[in-house]
Amino acid sequence: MISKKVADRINLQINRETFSAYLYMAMSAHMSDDGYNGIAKWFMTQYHEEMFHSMKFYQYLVDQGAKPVLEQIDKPAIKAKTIKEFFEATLEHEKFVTASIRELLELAISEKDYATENLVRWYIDEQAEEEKNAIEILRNIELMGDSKHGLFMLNIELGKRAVTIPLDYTAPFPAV
Ligand code: OFO
Repeated sequence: MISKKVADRINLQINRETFSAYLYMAMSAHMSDDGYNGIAKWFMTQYHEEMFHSMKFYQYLVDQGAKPVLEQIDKPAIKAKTIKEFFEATLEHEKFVTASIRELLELAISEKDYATENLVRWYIDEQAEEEKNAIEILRNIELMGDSKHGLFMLNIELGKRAVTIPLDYTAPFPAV
């Protein structure tokens, strides 16, 4: 059984992960609208990853006998115009989520909630991966410069990204 304090903080994280999904779905819509179907697919895959992150916390609360509480999801505010700016915004957002996950880990440790601590450590690794992905894409964009061919290839490459998490979010969660 987890404390109300920890459950409340996990509920906040559910909101943030679901907002992340909504944000990346909005970015995917922008990319589709601009004709970059591959990049749109990358962002839509990210949407599924974020919903998985959200549901993993959700299921944890249910398993612990605590109630998931769903709050309002903010409207995504997208200021990015160029492809580079979209991935810079992605990296910035992931840094925010990393800080939020670290805060949750610190709470679990201070509350001596070792089960939650174990769960959140999975997210610590996941956040390192999320930031790495955005950094790698930004490096490639940097190398590409103003090359139209580079952009054409980036669109193809990012379109190869496939969903690796269970689309049935209610299924038992395998390690990913
Ligand atoms: Fe859930 O990792 Fe991105 O936000």
